[in-house]
Amino acid sequence: MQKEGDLILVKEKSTFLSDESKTARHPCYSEEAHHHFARMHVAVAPKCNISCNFCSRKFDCANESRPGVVSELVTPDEAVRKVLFVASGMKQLSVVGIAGPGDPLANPEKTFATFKGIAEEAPDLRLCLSTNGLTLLDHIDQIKALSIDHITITINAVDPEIGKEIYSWIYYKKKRYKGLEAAKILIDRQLRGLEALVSLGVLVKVNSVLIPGINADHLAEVSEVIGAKGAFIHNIVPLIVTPDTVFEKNGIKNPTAVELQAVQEKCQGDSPIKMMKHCHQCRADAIGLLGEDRSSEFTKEEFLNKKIDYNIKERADFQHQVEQKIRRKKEGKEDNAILEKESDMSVVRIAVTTRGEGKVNLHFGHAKDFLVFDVSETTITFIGVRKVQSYCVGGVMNCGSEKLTILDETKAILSDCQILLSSGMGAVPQKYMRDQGIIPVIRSGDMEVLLHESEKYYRYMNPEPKQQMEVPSIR
Ligand code: CLF
Ligand code: SF4
Repeated sequence: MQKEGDLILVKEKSTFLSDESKTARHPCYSEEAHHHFARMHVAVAPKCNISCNFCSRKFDCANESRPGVVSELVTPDEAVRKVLFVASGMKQLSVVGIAGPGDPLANPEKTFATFKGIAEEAPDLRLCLSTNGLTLLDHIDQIKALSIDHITITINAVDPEIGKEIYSWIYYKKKRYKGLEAAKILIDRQLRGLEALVSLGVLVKVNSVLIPGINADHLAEVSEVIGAKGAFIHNIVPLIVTPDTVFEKNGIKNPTAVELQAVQEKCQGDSPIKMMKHCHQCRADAIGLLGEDRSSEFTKEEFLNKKIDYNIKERADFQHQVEQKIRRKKEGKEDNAILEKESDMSVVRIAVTTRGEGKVNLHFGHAKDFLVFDVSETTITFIGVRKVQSYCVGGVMNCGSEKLTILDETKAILSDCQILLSSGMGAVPQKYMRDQGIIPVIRSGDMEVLLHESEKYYRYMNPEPKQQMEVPSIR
């Protein structure tokens, strides 16, 4: 679709970009970008070469949103066509990732054929890869040749004694290893792979799954080690216990939001590395802004048969304008920095439902996660993402009192919040939340403006802000 000149131009440009420019349009590497730029995953990689004790790739439903879950696998050719189709209509799409449902590098032919096709047909899209790292070192040349400059390695431990509690086995060079030996090989390959990528100039993100009772006290060490080796950002994601896994059978529980926050703070304290807090733990076929998943809109029938109008210039103009808007907003914030330091820093904690774009624009019943912020008179601090089961699986009209269990879970994960800000909410959940001491504020529009207005409203109604509460559950 694109001319050869486009490819050369885009690739040459990316070679000279600073780290900041490389991440400015990557929704996972930049917290700011995640409100405005979208990613899509193409599910071309079903196999895996290790067995994590928390992994299950069996279940899929419209409401299930976590890594390893997909509705439909695609071939490399289909994946390229799907990317072009989605990118034609979704101008804010800036990154295409391969994140499973297995390990992309356990399916190297499919993975690299897909990336090659995308690099040729849509050279403005950044390529992103998420791997367990076992065979990274075997693919460095292909990664370099395709300019894949964002790679995630999931490293849950740097101590094999802890690693052996997390991995059942690995399959490496045609041999299966178990226990301590497996963990030793995997960790060694992950860390050497990380070093090799850093030396190539790849921006490496490390994901670590927080597993209570197993690696919670160890993740600060992981952060320190990966930081020293040049990782760009560390993303600690809460374990989601799924049925038929070793951890489920062993009675391991999901961490609470407070545990997650405490571990993130400890890691940040001990390490110079940036912490990612806005991960939505996406499906392996997710499409859209991080807070939304539009994967069900792009069926095979549509992207294989409908006309594709991929206009690289229009996309570049659109993304440039978005970037300018973000820059202006950031400069405005910096101008207010002195004022903010002098202001009252006591905060109101607010949960928001959003589809992204910096707006409150999602009905409570459709939210699969909430963004949580601490808001003072002049500051807004992002705390993290809390995942839930959405209250309404179908239309808004399906809301009703039979969803009490979901409301109980939602209340539990938001128990430290004083306000729930949403563009819409049925009478039943509104009353329920109010009875639990969480005030629903139903408004649509600019998130920043509405966060400040909600904070003012809360203070007006409650001159003495309530103290933050403890131990909400993640799910
Ligand atoms: Fe996908 Fe991962 Fe690339 Fe992002 S997701 S391969 S780095 S483009 Fe992002 Fe999703 Fe969290 Fe992953 S929010 S699960 S961190
Ligand atoms: Fe599952 Fe990923 Fe672990 Fe493979 S590396 S077992 S796909 S979580």
